Amino acid sequence: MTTSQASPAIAALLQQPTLDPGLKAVAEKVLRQERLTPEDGLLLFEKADVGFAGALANHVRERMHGDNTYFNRNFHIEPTNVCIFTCKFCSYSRSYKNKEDGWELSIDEMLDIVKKYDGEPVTEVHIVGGVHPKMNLDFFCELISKIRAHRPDLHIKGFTAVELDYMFRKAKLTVEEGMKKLNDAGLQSMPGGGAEIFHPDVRALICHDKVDADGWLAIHRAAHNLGMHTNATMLYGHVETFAHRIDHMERLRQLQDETHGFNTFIPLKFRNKDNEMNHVPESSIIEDLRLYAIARLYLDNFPHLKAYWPMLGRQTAQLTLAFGVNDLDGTIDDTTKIYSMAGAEEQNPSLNTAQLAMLIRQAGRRPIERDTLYNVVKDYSEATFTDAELLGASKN
Ligand code: V47
Ligand code: SF4
Repeated sequence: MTTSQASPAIAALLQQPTLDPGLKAVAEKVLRQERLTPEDGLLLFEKADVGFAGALANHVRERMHGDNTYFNRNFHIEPTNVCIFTCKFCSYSRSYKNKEDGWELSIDEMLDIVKKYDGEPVTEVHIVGGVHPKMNLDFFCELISKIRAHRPDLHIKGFTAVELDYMFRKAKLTVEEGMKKLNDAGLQSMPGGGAEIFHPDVRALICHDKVDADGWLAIHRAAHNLGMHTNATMLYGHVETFAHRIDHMERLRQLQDETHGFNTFIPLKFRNKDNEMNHVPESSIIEDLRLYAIARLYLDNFPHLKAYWPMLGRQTAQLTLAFGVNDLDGTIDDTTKIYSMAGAEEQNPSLNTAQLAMLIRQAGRRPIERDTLYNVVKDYSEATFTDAELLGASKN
């Protein structure tokens, strides 16, 4: 694409006499669909203002997806908040020795959660929790196969690489053997948690005792090699530098070149309530939007960029749709504790399909319900809703 094919907004940006020549060269690369180097990414973080980065990211988003904005109908199961690890940013976990307000669900209790959705058109169950020393690979294989037997149409997305690393080591299995066992039991996808910031200097400060970058990437590679799709996250806005962010995204981009198994990149904004990093200020909304935009530009081989609305709040989530984001996660009608405990905007996240579709339409985009693998379930751009649905009186 030539510069003359750029939208009027981008053409005007490029003609600004004060525009940094390096940024202009990066913008021209984006328009020509050329890959950005780590130096380009760093330059964007150092010099691009939110309007500049956003206009380019929106151009890429519309080139890839038009106005399509995806969400799914899912529900969460959190098997336990007991965790053997000691991540300093975590507001959620309780140690095994001191588990007064810890919880641990039995297989039957988790199946009861699944059964609550019988007859409802949910397409995915998302299972993530702490790393409990007694919940092992066999326990989770049994859980997965029982969910599969009860509801074969439900896509099972579960377990961060941190949980899996511990399960596989305890079972004395290789990553490949462990992944195969879970996949055979019915696990179909993996969420993107546990990645935090890959660089060892940052991991040493914020999460020194859990799986490192190579271990995280090896687990996702093994899943991809089995034909499973996974997501990737980045916990940002704490002690990391711009170079650490680029290093993180570069490692993800390289694995994606190799496997093409990642569906979605999900930046997670660090929240500082009730954790050992409560002295670290949270990032501004301007920095959040710049980060989404730069992620869209840098991760050119990731099909989707997701904003997790319960964490950001509904209005900021709407805004991200103009900064590269094309996915807002899902309808949620339970309390997702890992975020509410860390100070997420939405303390009791709950949006039904009508509300989520309207939120997307209000931002001028086209709401599309998808399944976990981004197959279209329903286009809601013309749908009409009752007042009861829009006011949240109806769950679906
Ligand atoms: O790895 C923990 C994050 C993650 C805090 O794949 C925090 O669809 C902010 O992986 N401030 C787990 N974030 C959640 C996760 C996830 C969430 C939504 C969708 C998907 C998906 C995956 O939660 C952890 C960590 O990065 N987290 N504490 C905190 N204080
Ligand atoms: Fe455990 Fe995950 Fe919390 Fe770390 S972020 S302490 S691994 S629950």
